[in-house]
Amino acid sequence: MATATAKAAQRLHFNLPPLPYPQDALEPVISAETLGLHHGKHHKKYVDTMNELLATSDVRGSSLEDVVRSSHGKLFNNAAQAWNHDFYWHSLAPDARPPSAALRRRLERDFGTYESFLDKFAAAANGQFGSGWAWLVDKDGKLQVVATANADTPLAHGVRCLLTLDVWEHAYYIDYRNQRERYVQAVLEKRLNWEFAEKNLG
Ligand code: MN3
Repeated sequence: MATATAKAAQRLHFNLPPLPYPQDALEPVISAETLGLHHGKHHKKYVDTMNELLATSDVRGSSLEDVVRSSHGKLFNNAAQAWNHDFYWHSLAPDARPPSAALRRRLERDFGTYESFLDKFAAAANGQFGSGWAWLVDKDGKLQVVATANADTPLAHGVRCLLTLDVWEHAYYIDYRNQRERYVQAVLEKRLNWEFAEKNLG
């Protein structure tokens, strides 16, 4: 996760975190072209705009999470998008493996079956009207699927995030055009980072 570097007068400033894998590592599910634009242009723009706003903001803290939790309006939108994208890159893996036996039991306890989890997650991702995110979260000790609109994030509501999927059009339009369902299905089948989810579950 991104960490703050102290600047004069305690102003916060963040760097664009690098992708946790090479730009072509998620092919053919997500192309190098998509990843290059999505990380190098979209994610970078959120970080740059957040830094510009932080230069004249009273928001203090030591982490990006602090900024997300204590900001509003345009600063919140850009900080949340900066955090969501870093979390999204880590939610994906080039060599995705199935969930561990322990995590699978949790999924089965809270969703009935693993397939039922997949159906719920796909429904949340495909059903999000316009831009947003689908999430697997741990809320009140129960695994749940939720969707958020635009920049909104469960982090801002005190909910523990395990995995996310970006369903803004820029996440899939080059590779899948308007067919969000195909992007969602391909990621669910081939690129979910269950080790990351398990680490977040603690
Ligand atoms: Mn995005």
